[in-house]
Amino acid sequence: MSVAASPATIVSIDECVAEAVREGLASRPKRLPAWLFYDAAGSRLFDEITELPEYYLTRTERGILASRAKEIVSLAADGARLSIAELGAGSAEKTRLLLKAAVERQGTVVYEPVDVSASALDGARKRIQREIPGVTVAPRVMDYTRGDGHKFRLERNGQQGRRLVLYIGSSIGNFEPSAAMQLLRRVRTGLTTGDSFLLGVDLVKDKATLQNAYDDAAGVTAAFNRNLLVRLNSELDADFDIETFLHCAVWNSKKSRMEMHLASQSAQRVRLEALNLTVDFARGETIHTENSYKYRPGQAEEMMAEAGFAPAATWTDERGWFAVCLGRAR
Ligand code: AVJ
Repeated sequence: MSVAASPATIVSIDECVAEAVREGLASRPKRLPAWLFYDAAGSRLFDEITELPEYYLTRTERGILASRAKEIVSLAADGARLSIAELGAGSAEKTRLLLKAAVERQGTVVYEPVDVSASALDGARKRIQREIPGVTVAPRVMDYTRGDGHKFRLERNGQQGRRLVLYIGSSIGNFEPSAAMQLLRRVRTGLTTGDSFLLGVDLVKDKATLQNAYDDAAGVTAAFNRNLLVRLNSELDADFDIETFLHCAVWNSKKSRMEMHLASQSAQRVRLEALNLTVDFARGETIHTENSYKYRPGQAEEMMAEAGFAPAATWTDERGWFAVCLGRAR
């Protein structure tokens, strides 16, 4: 589209961001989608979260992958050559364990990380190619989370051998049950019978452990949550008074999910210039920014089976806090 305008009035804004924000802030209760967290600053903050003492998810899953990488790769390869794709790869920290196991097994491996964050993918590509010779990285900047069916498609690649798709880190937990099923089915569609899918899910545990994981003492998760507003201020020329929005992390036992919200501590009006939008907040009014579903043992296997993957193996940690499930496309 070409619009006659003076250069000073041309502002480049991401239409997807604009649309999501417009829709989310018009909803009651107000909400913003969790994929908005991951701009460059948000991706850095998330990496910081993964190292917090309270955030057990990453280190627990890494422990499982560290002890099981060889077994996972060998089960997935099933005697053939294996390539590995990953959804929501981010910095791909835990993936190296599997890539190393694949290189040990077959000498070289093709790795296709898919993520919304180009900056995170670029960092991951450089580090992996430097540190694990034998890995060919083919990154894809793509958003598989927007759930409109055609934006995300795992290409059927023409390569020989078997494919292993990773969806680890409990990223699936961001989706409502029906959207999660839709995503698993879409992954299945991009695969051939005999290919594999590895899903990492966080399991239900005591409320205090869960809440501390999403409300850490150092305030990194609070900064991650508020970074959404920082992002809107810069990308949409908004004037959110960041400090007046309180980070809230609550366990919703009925829906089996952790929720994050931002609560306006006063009645206030916010202007989003790029959207030509004014939004009012009542004192105490919240923006719902994230759901992180927690699963019961066996639930991930049921979901995978329903999506067309035969459960092949499940691994967990000694405390039973996290599960990694391998399924084979039927
Ligand atoms: C990346 C979606 C798995 O839900 O635990 C971390 C994001 N949010 N702390 C999660 C997150 C707050 C994370 N996932």
